[in-house]
Order: sequence, then C-alpha cells, then structure tokens
Amino acid sequence: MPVGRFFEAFKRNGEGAGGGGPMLKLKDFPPEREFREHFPRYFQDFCEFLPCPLHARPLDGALNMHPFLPRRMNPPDAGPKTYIAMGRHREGGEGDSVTKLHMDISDAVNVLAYVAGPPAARARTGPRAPGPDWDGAGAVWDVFRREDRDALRRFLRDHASEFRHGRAGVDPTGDALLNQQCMLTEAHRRTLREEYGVEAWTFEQHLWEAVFLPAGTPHQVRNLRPCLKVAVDFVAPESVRHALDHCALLRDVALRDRREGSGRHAQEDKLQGEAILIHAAMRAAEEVAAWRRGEGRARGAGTAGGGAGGPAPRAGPGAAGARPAP
Ligand SMILES: O=C(O)CCC(=O)C(=O)O
Repeated sequence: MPVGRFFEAFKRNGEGAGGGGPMLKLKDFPPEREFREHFPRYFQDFCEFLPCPLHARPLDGALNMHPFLPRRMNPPDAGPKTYIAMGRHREGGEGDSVTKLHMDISDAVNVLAYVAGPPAARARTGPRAPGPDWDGAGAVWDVFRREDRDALRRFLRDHASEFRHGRAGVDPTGDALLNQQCMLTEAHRRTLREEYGVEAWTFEQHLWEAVFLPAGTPHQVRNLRPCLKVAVDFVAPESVRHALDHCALLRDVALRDRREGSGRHAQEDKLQGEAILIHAAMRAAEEVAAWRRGEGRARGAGTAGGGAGGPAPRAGPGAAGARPAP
C-alpha cells in the first residue's frame, strides 16, 4: 500500500478513534534515511525530551555505549524510529494492531507522541491497572521479567497450536521469543499466571509517556487507538552482559537449525556487543592516557556519535516530565 494511502486510512481510523477497519501498521518510517537527517528539528526535540538522558540520548548519553561502535563497523541504526499504527479498544486476537511478543538485544525507550481521539478525562497520577474504558490510553503493554523467559518459552511451546501468525500456524520448535509470532490474550495471561507462575506487568501508555525496556525483557504491545510512537535503542553498561548472551543465543539457534536442517533464516548479531565493549574500553584507555598527559578530554576517536564528526554534546537536562511545546 502506498504510504499516502496508509496515512489517509490512519486519519479515518482516528476520526472514529478505536473503531473498525483494517488494523494497519507502518514501522521504521521514514525508511530511506535516518530520522535525524530527515527530521533534524524533531530529532533535537526528541533528544531534549528523553527521560534518563545519560542512558538514552542517542549521540551524547554518557552512559550509552551504542555510539562507541565506529561508523566503519556499520553500527545498527539505533533510531529514533517511528511506529505508526491504528488501534481499537476491544481485544480481538489475530488481526489486532499489535507488536507480538519478543525481546530485543539492546535497551529501548518508546515514547507515545500522538494518540488520536479525546484526551484522558483526568490527570494521570501514576501507573493504573488497565480498565475497560482505557481512559484515553493509546496502547497497552505486557512486559515480563527476564527470569521468566524459560517458563514463557515452555508455555509458548505447550500452547503453540493456539497461536496463528498471518495465515500460518506457529512453529513450536523455534525460539518463540526470537521468532515474534505469538500475541498473548487475556486468557493466555491467566493460564500463564495460574499454571506457570508467570505474571506480566500490564500497563497503559498515555500521551507523552515513555516506556523503558531493558534489553532481553519479553514484551508485547497492543494499540487501543491510532498512535504514533517514537523509539530509540541504547546500550546501558548494565546491559552489555545481556547483549553478549543474546549473541551467544543467536549463534546456538543458528547452529542447531543448520544441524537439523530446519530451513529457518538465521538471525544475525546486528548489535555487535563484543565490538562495542572493545571500542568502549579502547576509548576509555585513550581518555585516561590523554588525561595523564594533561590533555584533558581525548579527541578524534571517530565514533558513530559523540566522537569526531558527531554533533557537540548539548547542555540541558532533558529530564523526565519535560514536555515539548504542543
Ligand atoms: O509500539 C510498538 O508497537 C512496539 C515497539 C516495540 O515493541 C519495540 O520497539 O520493541
């Protein structure tokens, strides 16, 4: 479908906010260029808005290790990326506007920047259990603990016949958290709770709320109304261990698939966690050496972000609660 037609349908879906029609979704828009080149002003606003800027800022977050990977190593695009999708209140299973259950190799923060329809009737004072009226929320998230991944995989294997992916069934032999083919309904969550001892953290996302997802946490999202979300990936020092484990998991899965001739397409380690770690350590060593020589901050490390060629770090807190002008 041409993008123009998608936006017309998106607008129509918004006018009947949460109403019927096909649940279409546009991911990673615009596709042809990086968000920051395409929308430099929005990029700056987004960075200034981001809560936890030390971790989350894509170019100059001091605790974000993603920009340490040099451009010549072809770092993955950390975003921001947009998710623009329709939505509806009632849970209908396959055919809803969803991002199915999966986990990511890096940390991410996802901000709800637009939601169609009337705003919430009352001010938000904190997280609220989702209710049938949804009160202006744009999306509902289910997030699981990393510790529950094996139990989740067991559940997904045992119940594989209850899921559909497009027109096909779900492959029970693959890793369901990597394959992203299953969307849990209320009934699945109840079984998970009662029979597998696994509880999702289920919460609504309202306009301008940011959801932080540590690397490796299984999660799924369902849109309740037409929404535009902007998300950026980052790598907190605490998550490097996870990135390395995830890479080892991809390797094991690829080897097993090859041995068994499963025909599944191997997923690559796009993040290159080991390379990030090595380049961050080299950069730290350079900084220390320069400091010992009395030169202050080392220059010209040539990183994808804050090093040579990257924009100068900006002052400003970008703290949680900051809001861009409407
Ligand atoms: O907003 C969405 O649809 C979900 C995005 C998401 O799950 C992700 O970025 O991993």
